[in-house]
Amino acid sequence: MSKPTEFISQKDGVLTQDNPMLAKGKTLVIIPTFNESENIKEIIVLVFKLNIPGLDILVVDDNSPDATADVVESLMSDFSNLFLKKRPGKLGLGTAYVVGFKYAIENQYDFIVEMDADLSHDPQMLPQFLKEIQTSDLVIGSRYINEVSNVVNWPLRRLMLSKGASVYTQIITRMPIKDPTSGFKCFRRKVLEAINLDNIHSGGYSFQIEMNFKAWNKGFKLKEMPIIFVDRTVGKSKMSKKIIWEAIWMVWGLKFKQLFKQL
Ligand SMILES: Nc1nc2c(ncn2[C@@H]2O[C@H](COP(=O)(O)OP(=O)(O)O)[C@@H](O)[C@H]2O)c(=O)[nH]1
Ligand SMILES: [Mg+2]
Repeated sequence: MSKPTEFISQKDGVLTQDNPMLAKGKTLVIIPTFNESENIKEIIVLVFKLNIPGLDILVVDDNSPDATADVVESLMSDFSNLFLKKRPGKLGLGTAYVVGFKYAIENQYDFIVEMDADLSHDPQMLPQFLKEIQTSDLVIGSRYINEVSNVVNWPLRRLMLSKGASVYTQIITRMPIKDPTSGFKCFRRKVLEAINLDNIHSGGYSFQIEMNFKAWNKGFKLKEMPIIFVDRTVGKSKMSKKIIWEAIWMVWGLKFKQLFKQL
């Protein structure tokens, strides 16, 4: 696993804001959750342990029956830079992120990170995202940059589905992104401000494709950076057939809207 430690200048264990390797500004890490009570504490603690200056976490929870929100609330007295948005029910990953993006715009965060709650995304990579965002508008953590897929413990059919979705998306959209469905990424605020967030239609994973495509179509600079994705060991994936079909159609929808300048 790549170690980003060379990018961290530590002073008494605290990352300094004047570190030239880290982008300066406020960062919001958005973590959408549905039934992640067994994972959420660990991911929050790991992120805050990095001591990245100006970094807040916003958890967007969809009234998880396993009381994920209660776990987050119990941590809020320990971490003043931890925030929670509660929604009334399972409304989908895409709209959870839209809620987080609007919060980031309202509160003038400079860099906005998307990250899963289930520890599939290594928080140790955050400094590297904040380094790369200095020279790009959207940094995408990619599992498929190298010849070998950087995915650990996924069943073959899940890997084939993800890689198949990537090739399918590249062929139809012509967007030069090798891992368009990755959910570990970092936006500059101006990208989110330029996209009409009320016009984001994906509920599930095609949301990632939709955001990348809209950013790319507007001429923003996208950059892929290698990450290692490790399958969750606790809790359940929310992937479903409905989500797959949504992605299959969404890609065509984006292409046609682009052709007719409706994006
Ligand atoms: N708020 C919210 N979060 C969701 C929803 N669906 C998935 N998530 C979260 O999105 C992240 C990725 O979901 P996951 O099921 O791990 O997807 P996978 O890694 O592709 O199998 C996790 O943190 C989930 O808890 C949803 O409908 N609402
Ligand atoms: Mg997952």
